[in-house]
Amino acid sequence: MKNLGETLLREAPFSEIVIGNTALVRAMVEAGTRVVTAYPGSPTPEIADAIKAIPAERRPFYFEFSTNEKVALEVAFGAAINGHASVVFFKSVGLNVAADSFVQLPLFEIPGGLVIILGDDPGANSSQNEQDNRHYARLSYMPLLEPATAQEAYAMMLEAQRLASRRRTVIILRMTTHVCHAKERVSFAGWKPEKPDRRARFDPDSHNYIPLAATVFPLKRRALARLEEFRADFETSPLNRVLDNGNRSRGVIAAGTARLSLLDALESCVSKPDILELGTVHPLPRGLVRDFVAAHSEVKILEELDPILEEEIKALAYDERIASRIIGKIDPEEGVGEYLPEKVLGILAAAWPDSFSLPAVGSEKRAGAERLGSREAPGRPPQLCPGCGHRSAFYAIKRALQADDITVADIGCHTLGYLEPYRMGRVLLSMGHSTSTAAGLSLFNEERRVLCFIGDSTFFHAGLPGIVNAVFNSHNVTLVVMENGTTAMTGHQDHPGVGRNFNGDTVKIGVRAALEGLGVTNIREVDAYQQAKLTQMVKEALAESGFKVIIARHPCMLKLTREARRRPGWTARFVRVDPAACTEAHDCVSRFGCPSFQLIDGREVVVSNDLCIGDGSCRQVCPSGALTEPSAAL
Ligand SMILES: Cc1ncc(C[n+]2csc(CCOP(=O)(O)OP(=O)(O)O)c2C)c(N)n1
Repeated sequence: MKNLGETLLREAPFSEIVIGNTALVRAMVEAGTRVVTAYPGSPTPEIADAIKAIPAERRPFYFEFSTNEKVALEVAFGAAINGHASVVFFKSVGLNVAADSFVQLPLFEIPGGLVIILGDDPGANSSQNEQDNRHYARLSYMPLLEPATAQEAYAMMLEAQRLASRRRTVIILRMTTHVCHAKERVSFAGWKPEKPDRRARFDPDSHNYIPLAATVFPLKRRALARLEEFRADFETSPLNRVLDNGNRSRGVIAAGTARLSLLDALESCVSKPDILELGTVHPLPRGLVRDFVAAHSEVKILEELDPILEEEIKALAYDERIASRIIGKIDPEEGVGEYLPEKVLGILAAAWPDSFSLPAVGSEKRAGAERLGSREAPGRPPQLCPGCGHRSAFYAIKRALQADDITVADIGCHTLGYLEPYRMGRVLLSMGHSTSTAAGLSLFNEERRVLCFIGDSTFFHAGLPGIVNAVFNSHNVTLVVMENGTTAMTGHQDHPGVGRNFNGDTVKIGVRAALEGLGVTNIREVDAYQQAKLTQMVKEALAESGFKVIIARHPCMLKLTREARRRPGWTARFVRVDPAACTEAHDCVSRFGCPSFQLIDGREVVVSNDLCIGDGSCRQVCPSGALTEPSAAL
């Protein structure tokens, strides 16, 4: 696609090959969405990439990356109760951060309509768990739609915004990693730019926005009644489909990506079951499901992760006295990991071995794949990039630590400090947890010193309350802020410490200034490449009592190098190993662990020019000075 931004603004209907995340943005354009907010996290950042591609002056909605998911949700909520169609998006675990405000939303009249796009991550491809956020929909009485393809993501986003505005409420659009990233040709409708309505329609006299004590009950009753209205809508919604294969004994009820894998599995099936594809997952269209279950003697429920549909459908069958056999998850493994086609085939074969059979190991299918040259990629452990300031910091900090010191990780690129050769940051809960977990570890602990890490984006996201707590309660902890000037792990989004936001330049909230404002008095700052200085600082800080912070700063070198490469006149630089000076101590490989170094036959160290960025941060680690000045490209 030549110009994504122009494509997304086309006024005539068109079709284009796009990923699910991009399709969502076109739906926002067509739906008249006015405010979109987010906090970055896989699998959703490409939604913001597509928004960025639209020229700012022609973008029909406002967009911001907020400081965290709760804030993003509240900004979108504020806009929506003022009458503007709004959207907020973030990753699965982001909902835990947003939850306190999130669960309140269905209580209120939201005239603009609010859509929450959740990027769930079955398979934990880039998350610390694979939580099933459909639970949250039930917990908070919120409708939830779940697409399986990019085309459906587009259609359901349009429908979600339309329904949310019509019913003046909130709807969840649950995306999963594959739906976000899978590409297909999507047909889009036309669109006419409209002048945005700038009236402020917030009306707290007609609707109660203060849920307190007894006033909660009418609000809750309204939320429950609205859910039933959605249930009635969903009974006849085209987002649900029955695929009639003429099989009255066996049926499958499936949702999300499981539906696609099911279609794959059916290719080798002897007698195809009928299928009910559910796009409206909550509230369950009970009539539609009841009729489908009653019409088949056996029904298999096919859903990734938790048995949410299964339990609801079994209860429904009990209430309705339906005698059909409902087959849910047979093995606990059916609740773990993504429903890729092979897994779904295994699940169906366990339920109906006479209809579905697994290909034998070394089967024709596999042999065919090998003939075509497709091989499984070898596993590659994650690692810090060449030149990463975090590596330099970990190397330096490790030199200041004793073997039994306790180190606490946080979430970001620096989490990788737990790997060899650094082995630092040995416990991880969630974004921003590190200072408080470290504080707990410091209690009743006179023997082992406690040091924790946090990235700069996380510092602003959820780190601040833990830091305030450490000051307030005088915890004996040393915190290292790994400041690289960006949210590196999720694709280099700006954060409040950068001086730039999604829409341009803005005030820079310095980490040091923020710490001082929070009452931290013991602060040190150093460039993470100054290894000896950092080692010394950590030794000093650990010898002092109370709460201490070291800001170890170095720009993200992946970002910096990418930007530098685009500039005219840029030349590559590489570190060299001087074989005459090398004494084979191999600290560059075994202690520093930069992937640019390769050890040949256990002796000779060579530098890979494909990886080395010539930053030279490794030079300090060589005891014999065998790593030479970065030189210009050959
Ligand atoms: C609640 C939550 N939101 C978002 C994410 C996705 N995420 C993982 S790390 C990270 C921030 C990384 O930035 P930073 O703290 O600056 O560390 P860096 O990667 O730059 O070293 C984000 C947003 C997450 N894991 N959890």
